[in-house]
Amino acid sequence: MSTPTKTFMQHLFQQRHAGLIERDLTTLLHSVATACKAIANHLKNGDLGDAMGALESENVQGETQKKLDVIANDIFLERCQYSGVLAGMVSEEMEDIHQIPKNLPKGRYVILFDPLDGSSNIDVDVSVGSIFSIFELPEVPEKLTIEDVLRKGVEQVAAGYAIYGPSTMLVLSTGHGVNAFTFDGSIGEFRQTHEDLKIPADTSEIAINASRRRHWDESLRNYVDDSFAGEAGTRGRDFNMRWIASMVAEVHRIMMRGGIFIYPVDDKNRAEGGKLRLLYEASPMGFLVEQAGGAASTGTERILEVDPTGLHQRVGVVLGSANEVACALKVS
Ligand code: AHM
Ligand code: MG
Repeated sequence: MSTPTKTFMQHLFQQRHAGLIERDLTTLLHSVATACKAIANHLKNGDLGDAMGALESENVQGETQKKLDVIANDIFLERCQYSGVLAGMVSEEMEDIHQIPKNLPKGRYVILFDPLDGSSNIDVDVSVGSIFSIFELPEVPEKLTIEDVLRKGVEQVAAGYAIYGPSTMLVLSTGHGVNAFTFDGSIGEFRQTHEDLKIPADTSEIAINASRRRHWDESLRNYVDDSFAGEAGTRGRDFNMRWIASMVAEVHRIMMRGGIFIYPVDDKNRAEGGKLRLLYEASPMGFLVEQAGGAASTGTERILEVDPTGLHQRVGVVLGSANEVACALKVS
């Protein structure tokens, strides 16, 4: 790997000068990067700060909110709504669309985000992340409507995530490959450390919550059982398993060395449509994975082709190394 020293903003300026992205998208991504730095700063204090623990409240998904879920959401709102380029925002933590306050300038972009994904991991100091998806509207709307934001993943103009791990990283695609940036605390900036990431087509590493095996469809059980049979199975080789319970961390591992991640629709979550949310989890991750040469499916169709029906809609997710995803889907 080469070690380019461009900052995140220099990378965006280059893309803009090459005519790959609009100036307003550069402005918005600068705000997103600032939000991620602020969230990382809150997380790094851990139990020494006063941001740990659960709140009394639940979010729209009926899940108990952590203090940091709410803090991260507020940071995203605060940093991004002043960018002057947004028509509105959608968050895992807010039931309805967040309209840009009347006294602030608006623009044509829409950002949908999960401010703190994998937040059940916060209390045990395991990696969490932020995920975002960006669309561009043809014109600035008077008021952003649900119809404006229910867009297929193929229409995204940018998607990315920040991972708050041993280091803080920002991984971004504007539809021209995937680049990754590591936070350099000495200058307070993300600097490019990975250029044009590519996910290897083959892998022997599976990420799935195997405790749900009894709820899976038979075909998924067959795929996983056969893979875990190692040399005795039809795959003829040993597989390894990982489960971090943090989608950002799982996708990041896949970005770095390949793998497959599965959160299926199963008997227990079928009524809700799955576990992971389409618009701000599956869709942006599907965009990144495809941009890196991998594949991303709901189990029955390409994630980026799903026609959304609700802001907080859930879907099945099978993504990662292209040949392994094809293999899992063939069996499923
Ligand atoms: P969250 O957005 O409320 O954090 O939920 C999403 C997370 C994903 O990061 C992870 O893949 C999954 O939920 C873990 O689910 P489980 O608790 O079944 O292991
Ligand atoms: Mg999430």
